[in-house]
Amino acid sequence: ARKMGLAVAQMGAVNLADSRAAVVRRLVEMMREAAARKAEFVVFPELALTTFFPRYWMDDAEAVERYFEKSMPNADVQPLFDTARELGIGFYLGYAELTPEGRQFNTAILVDRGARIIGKYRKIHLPGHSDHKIGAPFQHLEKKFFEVGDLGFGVWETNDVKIGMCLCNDRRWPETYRVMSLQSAELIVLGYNTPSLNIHWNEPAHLRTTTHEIVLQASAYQNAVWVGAAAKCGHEDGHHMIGSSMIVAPSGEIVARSSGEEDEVITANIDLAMGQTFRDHVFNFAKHRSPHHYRLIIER
Ligand code: CDT
Repeated sequence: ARKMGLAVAQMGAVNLADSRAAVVRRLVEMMREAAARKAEFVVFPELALTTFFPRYWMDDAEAVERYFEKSMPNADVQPLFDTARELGIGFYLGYAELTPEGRQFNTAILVDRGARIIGKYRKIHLPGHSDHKIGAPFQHLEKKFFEVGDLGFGVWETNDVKIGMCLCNDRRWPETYRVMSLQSAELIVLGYNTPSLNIHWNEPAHLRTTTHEIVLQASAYQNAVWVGAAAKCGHEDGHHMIGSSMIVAPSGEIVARSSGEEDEVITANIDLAMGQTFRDHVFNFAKHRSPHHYRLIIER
């Protein structure tokens, strides 16, 4: 066994009126709870510092001014980094990134137990649209506010654990996990904001949670990885998003799951050796994969 204490810190709503400082206080409190429960790493949601602002039509200048981070860490977020260093706990955090060149990405960072940023991921599968959908109950403007990520799907080793990152809609795509699993990822972490109402077609509301569970469980199993997934959920100024944050084993089994739609820390003492067992047998990639027959995947 190779044990690691893993925490997923689900967040309840972040409303428009909530300040960054107040949000960071919530993150710090959950980080302390995670550490008290012997976690060595904590997963926070996508766009954790603000409300899920792509639901609102506005011009880019206004979005950048209100919702994007111009540097990381910055004064508002510094308490989270300070607490991580004090507790010796690593973390994953999603936020809206404005680069010095003025580019906009939906980003996640990997921070080690010394509070150093050692990895960055910029969201590749951007859902939604870029036009103003008049008459829709809300917008999903990720294609307007963000560029497609330019960093690929990386894997970083920290404290002897190989960790990969993705964000929300990426979790629905098999290639996301495969590219990281092929780089020997042992744990894939992600944050999400998933509206329970689908504005694009008349999807039964329960399917939002069902499809979320299916992709996490199947992808963990098929890629012999642990998965930690953190929701931002509940009603943000009346707009509901699903919860069901979870930790999934390489067997595909859910070993921890949130029970509500508020701030909630879930933890598991995960055995990284479990992934290796699957890689030695049914998913021995070197022995059993047939990439020659998969060429269509990269050709179209
Ligand atoms: N944040 C995010 O990627 N949410 C999407 C909603 C898709 S509906 C436009 C998701 O896949 O959960």
